[in-house]
Order: sequence, then structure tokens, then C-alpha cells
Amino acid sequence: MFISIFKSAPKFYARAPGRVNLIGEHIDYCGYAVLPMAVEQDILIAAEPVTTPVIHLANTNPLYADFSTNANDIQINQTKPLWHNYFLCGFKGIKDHFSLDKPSGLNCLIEGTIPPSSGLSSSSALVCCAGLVTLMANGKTLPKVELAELCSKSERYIGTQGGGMDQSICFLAEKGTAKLIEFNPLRATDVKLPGGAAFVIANSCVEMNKAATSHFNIRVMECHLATKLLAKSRRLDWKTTEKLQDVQIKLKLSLEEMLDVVDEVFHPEPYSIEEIGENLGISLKELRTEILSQNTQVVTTFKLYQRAKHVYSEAARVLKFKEICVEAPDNAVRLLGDLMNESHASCRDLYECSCPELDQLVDICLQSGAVGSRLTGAGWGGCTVSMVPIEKLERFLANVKEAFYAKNDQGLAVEESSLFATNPGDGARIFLEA
Ligand code: ADP
Ligand code: NG1
Repeated sequence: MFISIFKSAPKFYARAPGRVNLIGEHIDYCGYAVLPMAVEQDILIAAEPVTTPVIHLANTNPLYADFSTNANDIQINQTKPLWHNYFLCGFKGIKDHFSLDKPSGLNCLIEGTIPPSSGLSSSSALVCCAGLVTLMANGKTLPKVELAELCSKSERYIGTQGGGMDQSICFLAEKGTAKLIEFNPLRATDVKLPGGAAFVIANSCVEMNKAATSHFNIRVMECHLATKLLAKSRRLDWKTTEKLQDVQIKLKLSLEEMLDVVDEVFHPEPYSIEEIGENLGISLKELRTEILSQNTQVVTTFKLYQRAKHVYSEAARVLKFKEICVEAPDNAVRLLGDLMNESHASCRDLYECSCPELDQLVDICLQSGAVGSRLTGAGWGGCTVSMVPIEKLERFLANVKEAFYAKNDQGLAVEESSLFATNPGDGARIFLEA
């Protein structure tokens, strides 16, 4: 296909995987560690550097229209996040990092097998793959950790204020192991999952594009505002305290103690912007211009108690999950399953990032033999991840197929991409022609 479109052969290929987050949702942008693994579904790019300063993009999926632009004039459209904008995020990240005045032009054919907008990180796989192609085409190299940090920043050009989980696991993943990803400084530690259980992904088939909606950025802002109010209430310098983790570090408290602080400081009712301004001792104008982001300007109330409760409790669950994997007690599978269930309840009730279809799918997975089941990724649609004892796997898959997919109102067909067991896959890399 590349040859028929570009009339020449690709010079190299880049591959970047999607990921499933086992536990630790919506806490990476608060500074806390997460526990994902790469999946085998990926973005693959066949690439050819060209001497003209033009980027030509084609896609094997006709849903994604061809695109070309001047390599020296990268415009990323946040209001209409069409697919090529994700490629341009990766391209711009590398171009700016190396201050490339004349970046190489590119012919690229892209193919993807990660279900889009389903919480398996198709967008970051595309951004990271594009970053890798641009790096290679311009004869540059970077350590994986730096590439991951650079691509985390670059994806924000699309407008979502995400953390670094997706890009980090995309580059730092290794076959056969999940990873504890910690930030500041970024590092990845192997987490050996217990034998005897499979991790199964099931797609609710509700798509949610983060860049085209404001749910995601509103949650990021709620955590940011909760940070400011907590810091102010404990007489910290709130203006320089940015993340919920910063409050914990400055107060030198455990995560459990932070949960008590949240109970003392916040009321469960939503906070109006007026109340937030009063608490911080700043005017509404200052709040709007100095703190609120572009797509939270019109939001009038923010839930601070619930969001902070979720973040500190979820951060503690990640650490417990990792400890159980390390200590590997006889009942490890049951304990890990309990943590996954608590995580889903917190996402649903406190963080409000689930949806009826995801809750129904989680219930069906638990009734079908999973010991733990939860939404994975940003939520509001997308996939669940369930932990299933190996001996129950076959029955589990048949039950979920029957109870969710066959009976779904839309009569969804179960494709391989909707329900599948997965193993920890490898990270992003370049393949050269032999
Ligand atoms: P995710 O949770 O999968 O990261 P997002 O909503 O953040 O979901 O991003 C999904 C977007 O990524 C799609 O709307 C599309 O623009 C882009 N994308 C995903 N897969 C592909 C692909 N195979 N080819 C081109 N673009 C893709
Ligand atoms: P997905 O599942 O790709 O939409 C998003 C963020 C992550 C993280 C999760 C929630 C981006 C690129 N990804 O992931 O950083 O915050 O939501 O845990 O913004």
C-alpha cells in the first residue's frame, strides 16, 4: 500500500503499543504512580524521509483521510482534533526539542489496531510512534525516558492536560512484565503479576474522545483547585503548590493521613467559583485568568472533596497492589481483585468517570467469574479490565459474550478487539529494512 501511494518503498518502520492500566486511574497528573502494561495492539508506521519539506500522511483505514502539510509550519487544531493532529504533536515535540530549522519531510503510512477512544491509549501510541519516526528521520537519538517525557508534553498540544502514564509505558514497557510507573523523576519498575490469573479486556463500545470533550480537563482542574485549597488551609504557599502529591510531600503525611485532612478541610457539596475565590482570597477575575484553564472557564461548580478522596485512596491502592505482587501471598489473586473492585467503585462514585455501560459490563464480568473488574483509562466509556482465575477463563469469555455483547441493544458483534485476554507486551521501537 505504501508503494502504491508514495511510489517508493518505506525506509523504516516504527511500532508503538497501546496499554491497559491495571490500577491507578486519574492520578498520574496528580503526581502519583500508576501500574499499566503494554498490550499487543499497536500503531505501526511505515516511513520514508523525503527532501521536500512536506509531511504526507496516509492511513490504511479509510476513516482517516490523507493529510499533508509543510514541515516548517505545524498547526495543531485543538478545536477539531482530527487524527493527523496527534501525529503532528509527536512531530512538533521532536522538532522543538532539537530546534530543527529544517526538519526532514516525511511520507508515512499509518496502521492501527488499538480500538480508538476506548481507554487503551490509541492517541498516545500515535503521538509516540510519530515522535519516534521524526527522531529517526532526522538522525537524532534520545534515551527512552526522555522520549517518554517529551511525548507526554507533546500530546498536550492537542489540548488534554493528561499525565505521563500512557507515553511512559509506551516507551518503557517490556514483554512479560507490568510496570510501576513513578514520576518526578520518571522511572519504571517491573511488577510480576501472579500466575494463575488472566487479565481480560472488554470494550463497552462507548467511545469517548478526550480532546473533543471537556470531562477530562474538568477533572484535572478539580484536582488542581483541591490542591490550592488544601495548601491554603494548611498554611502552605498555595501559589507554588501544583499537584495533590505536592501537598502530601510538603505536609510530610501518609496517604491515609491525607484522607483525614480531606475530610477535615472539604465539604462534600460542590464548590462554587465564588466560594473557591473567597477561600483563596482572590477575585473571580484572578481565578479565571490565573488558575482556570481555557475549557473550564464556563464551569460554575467543582467537586473538590470527592476528587481528592479518590486520588489519595487510589494512590494508596496502587502501592498495595504492587506490594501484594512482590510478596505474592497465597491469596494474592483475591487481594488484587478486591483492590480493582475498590478502584472501580471510587472511579464510579467519587471521580464520576464511569458510565452505565461500563458499570453494567463490570457487573457482568464479576458475575462471570472475575475476581476483580474495573474501568481502565480515562473512562466515560471505553474498556474494562478484569482479573480472571485461569481455570474460569473459558467460561468467563463465553458468559460475557452472551450477557453483554449478544444482548446489547445495538446488537454488537463480538469482534476479537472487543473481548480478549492480554499479556504484558513490549515497548515502542524502530524496525529497519533488512
Ligand atoms: P484513547 O483513549 O484511545 O487514547 P483518544 O480519544 O484520546 O482515545 O484518542 C483517539 C483518537 O486517536 C482518534 O479519534 C484518532 O484521531 C486517533 N487515532 C487512534 N487510532 C488511530 C489510527 N489507527 N489511525 C489514525 N488515528 C488514530
Ligand atoms: P486514556 O485512557 O488514553 O484516555 C488518559 C490520560 C492518562 C491518564 C488516564 C486516566 C492522556 C494522553 N492520557 O488516558 O494520562 O490520566 O486518562 O488514568 O491524556
